[in-house]
Amino acid sequence: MTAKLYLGTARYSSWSMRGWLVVHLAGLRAEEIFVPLVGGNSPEVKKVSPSGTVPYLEHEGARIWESLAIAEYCAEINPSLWPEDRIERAHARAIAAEMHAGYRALRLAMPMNLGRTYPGLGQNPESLADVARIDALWGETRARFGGSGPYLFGETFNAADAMFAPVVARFITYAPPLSPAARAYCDAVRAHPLIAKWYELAAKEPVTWQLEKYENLA
Ligand SMILES: N[C@@H](CCC(=O)N[C@@H](CS)C(=O)NCC(=O)O)C(=O)O
Repeated sequence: MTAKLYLGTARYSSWSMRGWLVVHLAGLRAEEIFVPLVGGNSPEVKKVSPSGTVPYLEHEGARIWESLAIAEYCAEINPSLWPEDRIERAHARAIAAEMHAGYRALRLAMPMNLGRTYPGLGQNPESLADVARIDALWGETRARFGGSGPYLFGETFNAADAMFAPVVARFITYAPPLSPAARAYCDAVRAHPLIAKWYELAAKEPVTWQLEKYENLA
């Protein structure tokens, strides 16, 4: 059976970015099918995904929607997606789940757009509270588990980093107030080869996939 990974517009689809990252971190081979999003209820996505959302992975009989479930599946194949230590692993899962379930205000106010810079846009009390929480969470995680490495759990970019990568992308685009440590983490994530590759994929997408509601906001 051919493995397939269905993804949305790379420029906008933060959840697709997470799914793609964990699949690549695990070294899974899957045909990648990018489906243009229309900004909700995309008919092309409904045709291919049971939940009507991307990412969606079909692999050796497994059918997995939900990015966090894809991350767990990938971690079963390559356990290094989570830290080896039980305490660290619990913390990694907690912050990944917090990301998956939360930060709604940030996501609404600062939609991901890898092709634009909108410094200062999207700041309201709720989105700034999310930014502050994330900044504190990264700081605490790196202080406890990061050692001298650049990522949340040290030298290895893992599933927790993948879950936060689209947040980093938003911080690069919208430049909200961040601590120097959070900025340094954003720089490290942006420089990771897989993140660079995803930005390249986004830059190569047809201009016709761009949606007016996410462009020319500044
Ligand atoms: N909870 C889901 C969220 C997936 C999601 O909302 N994906 C968006 C794209 S980023 C989507 O497919 N939206 C449907 C659409 O735009 O038609 C996950 O973690 O995978």
